[in-house]
Amino acid sequence: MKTAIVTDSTAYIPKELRDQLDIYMIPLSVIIGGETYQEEVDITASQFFEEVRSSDRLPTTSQPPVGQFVELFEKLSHDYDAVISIHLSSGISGTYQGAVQAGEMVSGIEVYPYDSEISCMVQGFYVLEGAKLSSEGRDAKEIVSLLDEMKETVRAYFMVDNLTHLQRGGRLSNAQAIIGSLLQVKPLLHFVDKVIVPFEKIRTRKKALKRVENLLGEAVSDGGRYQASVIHANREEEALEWKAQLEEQFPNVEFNVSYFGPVIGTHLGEGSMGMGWARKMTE
Ligand code: MYR
Repeated sequence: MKTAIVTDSTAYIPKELRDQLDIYMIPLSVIIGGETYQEEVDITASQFFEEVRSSDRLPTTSQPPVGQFVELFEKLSHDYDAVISIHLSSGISGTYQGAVQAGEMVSGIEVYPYDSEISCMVQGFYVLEGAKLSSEGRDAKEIVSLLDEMKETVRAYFMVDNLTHLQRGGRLSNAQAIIGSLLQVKPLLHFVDKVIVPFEKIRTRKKALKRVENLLGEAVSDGGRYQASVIHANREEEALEWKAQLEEQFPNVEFNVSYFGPVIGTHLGEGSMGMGWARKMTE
């Protein structure tokens, strides 16, 4: 059985890596000053943050049209028996639902939509593991069940400079109830049941990063093989420094640096920083 791996742009997997591992990507869009850009196609993360700074209108985002999934799945049906389509959490975007609908519309290929219940490079971990498992010739059902196994070990924590972006875009659960109490602090955020909720109130960025390090330490203390990503919104230098420090501290973890691109950056704002991790399922 030949299985294709599809994801969306919010996994922010670099194009060379996608090409190398035969990963197909469907972009979400960002709208700035009335102009629509497909992220990772028409606009890069640094161009986006620069545009936003010089625009007097705040950006918005949109999910891919269902037709784009249908077109891709139909094309893949010529070369593959199945497709696993891995997307950002269904609690924050309709993208996953788009893949579900498209799957019901195409024939000649088995479609397995997969809700990563997260986003960014943490979603990317599912995609990269899925692609490696597929290249080993594992069948689609087996890959999905291994991804579900990995899900048990996936965690991500992130902080924003300013909560109003998340509140404005409606992506902070119970925003009204918590916003007043959190606006003066830098809350650490995470996903619970597919939506974003505060994890802990922490006063400074330094303390928040330390707390994330401790959480990683607890998670990887079983000595297993883990992968982790330091994720930043236009703060590459800070992310690289943190990664270098983490690598010394956690030799059993394979780290990379990734970014919050235009779509996720719209909802988090420039300067956001986070880390996510998962157990490694392949070499
Ligand atoms: C859409 O318009 O469908 C896209 C909506 C994207 C919402 C993004 C909300 C922030 C997600 C943060 C992910 C952090 C992962 C470590």
